[in-house]
Amino acid sequence: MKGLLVLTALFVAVFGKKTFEGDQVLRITPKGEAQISLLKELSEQEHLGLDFWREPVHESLPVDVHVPFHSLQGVRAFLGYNQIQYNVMIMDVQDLLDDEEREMVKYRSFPRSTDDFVYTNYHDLNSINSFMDMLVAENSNLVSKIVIGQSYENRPLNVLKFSTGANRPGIWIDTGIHSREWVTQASGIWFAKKIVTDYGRDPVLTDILNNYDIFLEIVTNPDGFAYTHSRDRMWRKTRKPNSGSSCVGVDPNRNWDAGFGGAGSSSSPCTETYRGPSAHSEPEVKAIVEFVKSHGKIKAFVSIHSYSQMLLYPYGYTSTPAKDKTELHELARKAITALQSLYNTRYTYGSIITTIYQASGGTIDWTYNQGIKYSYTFELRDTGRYGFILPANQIVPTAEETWLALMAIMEHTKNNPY
Ligand code: 0X9
Ligand code: ZN
Repeated sequence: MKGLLVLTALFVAVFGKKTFEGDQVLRITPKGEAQISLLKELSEQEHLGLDFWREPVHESLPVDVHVPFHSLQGVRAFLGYNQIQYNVMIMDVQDLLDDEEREMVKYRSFPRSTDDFVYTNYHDLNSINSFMDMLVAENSNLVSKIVIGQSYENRPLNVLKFSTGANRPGIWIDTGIHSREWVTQASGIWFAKKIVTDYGRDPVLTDILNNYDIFLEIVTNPDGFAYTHSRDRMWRKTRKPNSGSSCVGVDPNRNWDAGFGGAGSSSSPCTETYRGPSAHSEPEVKAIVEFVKSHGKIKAFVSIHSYSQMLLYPYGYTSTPAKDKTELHELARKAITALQSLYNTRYTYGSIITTIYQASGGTIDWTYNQGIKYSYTFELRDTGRYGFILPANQIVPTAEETWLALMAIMEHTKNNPY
């Protein structure tokens, strides 16, 4: 395994971007515990290089797995032999990535204002940074940029602060903590523009902003994000090297001090759910921890991921229900009803552990345990047809519908002070 990883690293270093020619994403529908166990065994075969976009958990949830070309025959044979049902979701991963890249290049532009910014396209880190600077310059009475820390590779951790007065309680929204979930950063950009457009026009948002500050971290994992553009579109984790391993990065959604180290996270640096050497070991996580603690009045915290179309609340590390479960459940229902009203996009909702799977060391479990009652996490579009490679023409519809759910959460927060 190590040899293969070193080779891959060498290949990327010499030839530039990692390619995925002939790779497929399979959707597997296991029946019964025995098949789930078989899939778990499969996922432990490190030499296959499988990347589980959706992990095997229970029968009700499909399993999506990105299979490198060199492992396809073996994996198909294994599934066939064990009579495990599957179908091909993505025929050729590289074909989709080529389409994505072509679109990005075709609509690449250098806008002079946020009105000219192309919200229907994906953007790189420079372009997002210049978007933020333009937005601040155009709306300096409403928006400022604060830097809450530095990433491992010394990039600033930028947060947009929307504020109309001093000493207000805060609402936090982050996107892109998993760098490959591109529709989330793209939606974050759209939210930022939406806030400045609607303030003073939409009475509900205006009322929210007259009482609360909104903090929006669009590129929560900038090193990972830069890496998805330059080297490996499928990169999820941070980019900090791990001592004693040739594998890089920590899963920033397993690194929080909430059930840290428990089931639903990995101690192996080469996995996608590696929790890191200790809680808050990642500067990108630590910066948010320090910010939340020093602010002291964050009342809602929303962390945005993709994909699966879910709205989730704590807990992920334990099956003990959150003490505000009833209220959180009811508000989630309201929020997804609002979301669905626009394009009829269907979401499921519930606690993380009951709705998706056990995941320990997650963001919103930590924020909830800090006393932030309205702690939610989204899994945006889609349900797996394109997964992390969602076509750019779905960015704006995704952002628009998600905004309705965010408004529901923010309005409820405003109407129910605590
Ligand atoms: O495994 C995760 O971290 C989340 N899924 S993702 O594909 N975005 O990586 C699921 C964990 C619970 N969900 C959230 N915290 N959003
Ligand atoms: Zn994620």
